[in-house]
Amino acid sequence: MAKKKLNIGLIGCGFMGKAHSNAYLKVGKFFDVPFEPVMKVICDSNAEKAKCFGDNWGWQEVETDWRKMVARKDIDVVDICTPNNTHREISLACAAAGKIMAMEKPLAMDAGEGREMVTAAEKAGKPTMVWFNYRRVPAASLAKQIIDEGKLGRIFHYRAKYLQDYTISPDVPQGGDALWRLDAKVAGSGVTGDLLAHSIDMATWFIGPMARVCAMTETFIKERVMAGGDKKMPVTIDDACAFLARFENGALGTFESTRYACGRKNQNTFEVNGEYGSLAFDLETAHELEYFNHADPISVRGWRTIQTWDSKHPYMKNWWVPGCGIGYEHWHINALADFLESLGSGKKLCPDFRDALGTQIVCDAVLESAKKEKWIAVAKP
Ligand code: SOE
Repeated sequence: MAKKKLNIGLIGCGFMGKAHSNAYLKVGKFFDVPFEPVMKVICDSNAEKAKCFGDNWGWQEVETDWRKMVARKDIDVVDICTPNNTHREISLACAAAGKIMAMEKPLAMDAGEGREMVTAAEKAGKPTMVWFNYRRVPAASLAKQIIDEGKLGRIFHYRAKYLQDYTISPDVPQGGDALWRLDAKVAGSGVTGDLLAHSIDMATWFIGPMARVCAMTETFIKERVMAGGDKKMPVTIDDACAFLARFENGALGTFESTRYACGRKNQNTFEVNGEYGSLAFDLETAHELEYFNHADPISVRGWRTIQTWDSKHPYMKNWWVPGCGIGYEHWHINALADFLESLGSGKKLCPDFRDALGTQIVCDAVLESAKKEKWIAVAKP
């Protein structure tokens, strides 16, 4: 049966624009989703880039002015893949135009912007989603199921790391196409908003909201040249951040992130310790979930490695046979399949703008704590 079409307009032809375009292209091939996403309009202020990108990924039309695209009556969903300092303005225009929104993380530059965006989106009454794609790694979704089934019992500890090394050289410039994440005026913050936002999203999805945080940050390289020039300017992002958290349910959390961990490319880990057992995960071996069950007979008790590629594991019935894994591109496709499902069923999708605001509020509290060198209470989204 022909499916109802959903016209997509995507803004931004960078790394995330590519990951999302691929998801729109493939989701219907692997998932029986209730809508057929139509790749209607690709938008980027650079006309040549937009044209090449559009031709490569099969977008029907190209636009260079996002305002024109948002004003079009035939666009149902606007997917925002632009740098963080544009999220607020674009999303307010989308809300005013009554668009469904899919937003690349983090939601905004800070919680103040985030609140304004949530208010506008909720007033417009159209569904929203934020692409925290690591929730859609089968092993992470399985961890969520195990925690929700009560198999770990009361949660005592949550431990997360998100480590990279791509800014270790002082010669890496700040700003520009690929490196705007190093420019605080464009990104809002450094590793806190870019990487720890993923860890905070995952932690609060698993075990609930945080009550208080205490953080430290560091900027190791104080000056870098601006992209396209030779003038050195102060670096104002946090290169590294570590923080302690007290969760509302009494659990204790430790979080660490840096772009200066030589050899770590995208190591995103969590460990959860509860009264009946523990779970551990590392994105660099993403198909594995480590599970320790204290109720196992003592003679065989130990950490077991669950290889999450059986059809019974989350999302895997839509993919390959056991042993043939999935990766970064597929997690985005999984996320999009969930989004389309939620649009069909009308059930709230997590994370939406309000959930992502919760993460943004924690990021702000972390940065404030590091600045003031004291514990900060986490406000309600
Ligand atoms: C760059 O640091 C980056 O691409 C992040 O922006 C992503 O969110 C992360 O998942 C991988 O690294």
